[in-house]
Amino acid sequence: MDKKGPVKGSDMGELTVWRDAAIGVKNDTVVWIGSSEEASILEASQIIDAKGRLVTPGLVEPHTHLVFGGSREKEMALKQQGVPYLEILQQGGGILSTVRATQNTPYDELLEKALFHLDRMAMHGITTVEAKSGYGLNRETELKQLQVAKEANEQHPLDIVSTFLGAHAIPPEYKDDPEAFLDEMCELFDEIKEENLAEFVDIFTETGVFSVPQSRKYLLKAKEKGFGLKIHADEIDPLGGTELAVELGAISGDHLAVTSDEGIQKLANSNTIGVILPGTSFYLGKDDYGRAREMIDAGAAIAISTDFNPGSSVTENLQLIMSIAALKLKLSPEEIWHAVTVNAAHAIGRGNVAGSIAIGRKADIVMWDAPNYLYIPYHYGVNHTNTVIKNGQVIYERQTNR
Ligand code: IZC
Ligand code: ZN
Repeated sequence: MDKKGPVKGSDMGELTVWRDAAIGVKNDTVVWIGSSEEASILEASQIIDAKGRLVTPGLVEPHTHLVFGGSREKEMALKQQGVPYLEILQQGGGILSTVRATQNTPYDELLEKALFHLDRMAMHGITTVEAKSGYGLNRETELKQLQVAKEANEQHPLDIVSTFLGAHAIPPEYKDDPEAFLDEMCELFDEIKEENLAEFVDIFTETGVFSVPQSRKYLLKAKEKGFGLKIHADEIDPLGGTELAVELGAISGDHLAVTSDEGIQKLANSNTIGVILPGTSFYLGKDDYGRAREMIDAGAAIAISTDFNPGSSVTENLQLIMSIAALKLKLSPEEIWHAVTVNAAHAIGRGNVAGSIAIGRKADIVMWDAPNYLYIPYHYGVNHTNTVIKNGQVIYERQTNR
């Protein structure tokens, strides 16, 4: 996967596979790649024998709402009664209930919770994670979330890439004036930049949340301040968020479950990566899982992600999402592996450091209890990791007597 730039279109179907390979690591970096036979004459202070197991780059998770207070298990019954996600939000639940919980949760508790979820991601083979704010919707709590993500990045072995999603919902007090709320969020841009609290700015472009013109205006201001752009686009209604992502040169357009034909063409002809979140469609009981198949066939670069969040996709298990991508998006195993490694890394500005095993890169490597790469999407719903290595250090090993 040592290609320049994201892997697009039919190239996503071509995977480089080495048999009987060996990887040499010095400190935190890959310094040598060759055959096991060549490796057997080299000296090493420590040897980890994969014993014929599949070995891949650490997974890159390009879209999570990692830092939040509380949980929303009570909404499951509402969903079963058929109350739509956007209606729960309109009634002050959904995102807004997590906002209240996040505002009321002390910093240290939010940090502990985020570290717990990061541990679980690490155990599932993820070595780099994007994390969004967006459950504060006011200065104090948005900054609190971003600070938590920054400290979690320092304390936890996983790398976190931070995104400011202040424009995630309209707080009740701004119900009649969403633009005034967006102006308030814009006022945080300088402080976030100065304190290095986020690299990207994201917005939820959706019916009843922010319109395409509001999103354009907001994101243009973010771009002027030097932020990379992301958009929650075309998740539930096809408003044209995908087209907007391309128009603004966003690094990624995320969700894209109901993108138009025109949006697919524009995406294919752009450098914007489509981050598809099929776990969300599964969890919300939608029929539209995303048009990733058509996007790849048109020549686009696709990544996939859990969308880990307390409302619409409650899982840290990206392997499960790989199975959903195979079954519901009809992606091939080769396409899926690109989508959770090299392309996911490019979708969060880490294309040069994460997402592939190559000389000079950080040693982020997973050893799987699987005989080949087809096996992970095939055997679904469980954790297949055997050993997870981050920056050259073993951070997880499956405990077993077998
Ligand atoms: O908390 O429901 N879609 N934002 C946009 C989400 C899902 C997260 C949530
Ligand atoms: Zn999201």
